[in-house]
Amino acid sequence: MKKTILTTLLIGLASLAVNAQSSLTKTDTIPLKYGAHRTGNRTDAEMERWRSYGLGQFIHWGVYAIPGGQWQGKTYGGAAEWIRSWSKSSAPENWTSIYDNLYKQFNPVNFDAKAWARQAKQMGAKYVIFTTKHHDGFCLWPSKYTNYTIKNSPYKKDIVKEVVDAYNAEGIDVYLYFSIIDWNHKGYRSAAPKTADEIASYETFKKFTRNQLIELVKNYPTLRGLWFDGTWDQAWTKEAAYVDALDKELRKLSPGIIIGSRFRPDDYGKRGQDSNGNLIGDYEQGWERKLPASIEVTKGRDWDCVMTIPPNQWGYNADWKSSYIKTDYDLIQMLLHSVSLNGNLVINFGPDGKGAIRTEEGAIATGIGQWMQQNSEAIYGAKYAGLPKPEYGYYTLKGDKLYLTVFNRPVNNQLRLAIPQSYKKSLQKAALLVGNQSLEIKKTNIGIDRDSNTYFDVTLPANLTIDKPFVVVFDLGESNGNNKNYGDAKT
Ligand code: FHN
Repeated sequence: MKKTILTTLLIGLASLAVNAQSSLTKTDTIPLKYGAHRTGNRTDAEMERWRSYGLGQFIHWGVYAIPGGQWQGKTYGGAAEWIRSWSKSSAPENWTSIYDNLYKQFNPVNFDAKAWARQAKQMGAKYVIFTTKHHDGFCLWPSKYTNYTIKNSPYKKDIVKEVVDAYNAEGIDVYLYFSIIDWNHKGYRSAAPKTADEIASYETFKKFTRNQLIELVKNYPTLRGLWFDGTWDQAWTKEAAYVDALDKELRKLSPGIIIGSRFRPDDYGKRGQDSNGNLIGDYEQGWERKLPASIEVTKGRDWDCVMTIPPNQWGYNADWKSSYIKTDYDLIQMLLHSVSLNGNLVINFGPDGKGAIRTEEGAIATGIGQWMQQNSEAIYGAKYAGLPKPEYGYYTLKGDKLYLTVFNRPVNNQLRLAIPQSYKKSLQKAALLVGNQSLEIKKTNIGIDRDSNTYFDVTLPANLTIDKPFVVVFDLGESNGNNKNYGDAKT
């Protein structure tokens, strides 16, 4: 008991210390065997490649796509991929058993992995995260360790292989999503096992999980990473030693593999970041359907944001009428928001039970793709620019080019950019990215006393007719120390 109180106190003190310091100067105060070690701030080529993606595609697909959020005229209120957990009071009779037999009808005759991959490429996605198995436990690859797989559906063929091959052929990197929650496995449980029987049963699940992961890594050697989900159960978070060993094993089997912060718990069952506040895993996976407001909020970590097109539907939901559906414009803005803060944006698609990507998603992919075709220079390999967010849109930086993607065009066609005098670079030339038309740029002194900015006015062509966000590119040069305003005076 005393030990628990002391531990809690130590964790509390440590997190206070962490909050009070910047993440870069943090000192670890809690000794951990299974903390942030091995990962975070990787500098190898694989991680650099991950950092340069900018845009990714998520695909949630499984037998839940057959009901698509409804069954026998009843509508499930939650996320469509969770439909198996429909509560007894509102679900159709014998729902769980109906669901568990749906795989016998899974025959996606319209599935064309090559067409999906072409569409993803056209959208500009550099990586895809594909659900090999969601919480229901149904495997889209012919796993040797369970019968609940695609092999026993009418479709029979290895869907994971089709996806991996098709996306790789388009030059798109593949990451495999794997849910630790598995409602189909007898040994799976959410609460930590206590009795000898429970422990023995959970051991079978741990063994099964390890086998499946090794199987995936070996079956699909071009995979770039594993994207874990459903790791919040207490049964799992108490397994730090086992998960740590598994993490090590997977990394050994697949050198360079990228595994985010949703896999390993620390010694005290903390996920995402350990009890010292350090990121566990190669990048932050906590940004689900939300974006960090500022670079400070990201704590300087690598991160990606996984984003649904409706508010919270990952698997196919037939009803897209009763909620707001994000537009390609919304998503392009989120993309800029992400890249400007060193993150990747991953947009989710939920193909239907026959394997078709819905036309609305197709139209969004086309819209984003058209924009990317002209403007992706401001996205791929681009980073946080080290400047405050401009009111007109978002800055991204690549080498000595600064990109301003404009969403809010000023009515007088003058972009007035406030560059902190402390910024080490100066804005030299300006041009529109599309067409490379030079723009007039001049230093402006609007005479705000004690203002720590230098202002640059950039004139947009009055005849620029455009109804999409557009990019202005600046050549950056060394600052000659002359960023101070002429009119600054001592008072
Ligand atoms: O429960 C899942 C959900 O269905 C979906 O797969 C998302 C994707 O990030 N992950 C879980 C919720 O965090």
